[in-house]
Amino acid sequence: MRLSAEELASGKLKPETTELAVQLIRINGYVLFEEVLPRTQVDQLNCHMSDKLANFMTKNNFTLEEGFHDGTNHIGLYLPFEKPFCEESIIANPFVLPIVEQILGSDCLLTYFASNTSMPKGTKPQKVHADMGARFGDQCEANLPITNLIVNYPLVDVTLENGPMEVWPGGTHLHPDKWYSSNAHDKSVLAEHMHSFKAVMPAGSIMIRDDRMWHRGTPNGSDQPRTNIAMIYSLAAAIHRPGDIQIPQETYDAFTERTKRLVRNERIGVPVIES
Ligand SMILES: O=C(O)CCC(=O)C(=O)O
Repeated sequence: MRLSAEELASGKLKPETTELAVQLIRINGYVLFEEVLPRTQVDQLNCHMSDKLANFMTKNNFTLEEGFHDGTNHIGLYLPFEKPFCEESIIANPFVLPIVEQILGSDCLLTYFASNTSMPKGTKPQKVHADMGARFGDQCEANLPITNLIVNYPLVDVTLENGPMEVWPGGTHLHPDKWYSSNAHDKSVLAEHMHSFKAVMPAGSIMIRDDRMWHRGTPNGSDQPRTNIAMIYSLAAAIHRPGDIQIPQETYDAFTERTKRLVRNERIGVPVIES
């Protein structure tokens, strides 16, 4: 969906937009707001992301031609908690927080700060998967409440050519917990017979999704990385351990009280991770 010009200018969702987005996530598994972040910001983020990816490739001796990660050429990379990545417009985005808070509660936490990139020349899609493992293995027959929302910001235009994420909305996130256990039916086999779509969207869009919705990364047939920021917001009651996002003290001190609350379970006063 598209936010109205009025919402974009004011930085505030209309109550009816918030309500629609919340219901779409609850019922369909995700919501997508097209083209929200300014292009200059997205280009700057993508430029920094490209440096991180180049370092990662060199450090691991990976080449696109030989391929890596089972031929998917997908890279999941933690992001250093520094600018431009940790701007409040990213981690506490005014179009994201009202929706996240309505679903996970106003005491929710930011618990994951990373990126997913489909690099060129991949030859295989990922296996169809949900991002959350089963909390109760094969023991639980019930559809448990949501505990995590993933927020994705693509940093380039996502097209059918450059490795869009493929998603299976409409109910996969509502399966009982045992569907996420290692003994569950093979999602990849079932998924071939189910409706999916490739999530094409302009750079700077925002996708908010239930982490149980089935999805997979697909191969990138272009010559540029398809980059995507990936963050997780969690239900506070479901988090039982201190987090591992490293946040320098001066970064934390500069945040608003709202953002400080979001990151309160993380490693405050610790230098950013090396990347
Ligand atoms: O293509 C994507 O961004 C999805 C990647 C993904 O699901 C994963 O790496 O687990």
